[in-house]
Amino acid sequence: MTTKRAPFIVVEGLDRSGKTTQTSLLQARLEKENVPNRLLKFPDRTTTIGKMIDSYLKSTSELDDHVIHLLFSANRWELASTIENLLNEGVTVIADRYAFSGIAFSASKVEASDATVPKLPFEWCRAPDIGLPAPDAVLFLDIAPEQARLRGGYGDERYEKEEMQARVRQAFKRIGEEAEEGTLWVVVDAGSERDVVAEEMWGSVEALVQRGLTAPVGRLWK
Ligand code: NYM
Repeated sequence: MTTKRAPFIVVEGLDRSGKTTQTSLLQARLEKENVPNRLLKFPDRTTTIGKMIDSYLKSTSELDDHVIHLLFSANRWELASTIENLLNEGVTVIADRYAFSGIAFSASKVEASDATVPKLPFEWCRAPDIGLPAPDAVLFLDIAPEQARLRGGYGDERYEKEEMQARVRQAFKRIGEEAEEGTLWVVVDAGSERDVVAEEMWGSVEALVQRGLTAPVGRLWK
């Protein structure tokens, strides 16, 4: 008999794309289907590294752009073996953001003097996440930044500005186009009704969740 493992599902999106609501709805659906599951959220603000990230995002501390990027990545590595173990034990893992946010946000930072000049090269941003457990499916909740803003406005954290979000959206598009074979990258129209989005997300991963996988957990960009 071949041993199966559970899938790793990542939900990505711009700020205000409804990602947190939708990851909770996806988890509720797994519960309803009696699928063992675990919902993770990145950044995980509870760890020592996560607390540094939290204070940076709230602008109560300043950090060099390289440093904060590496902390976001380290915050994922803290949970890498937990993710792999859960999947091998048959627990479906959902992550609210992952390495794709890491690249999309950091690579979208630009010089104050010239908004066409990135502060950190795309390839540099990708490097620290090489080798992390690879998701089997990425659900990207796509929404135009103007539409996202109409949903009650952005918050006060760093990056929650419309020009930044527009660059982040382009970066996510590029990452999706360059997604590896074996990773299902689904663009979901997050501007649709809440329940429509939830159904589309479930429809995209149902077969993976119900059937499980025989291939071992992959490694990102390796
Ligand atoms: N963010 C998130 C990054 O810049 N890099 C990362 O690696 C991750 C995981 O943090 N604006 C950004 C995206 C968000 C912010 O995320 C906090 P959330 O989902 O709002 O807690």
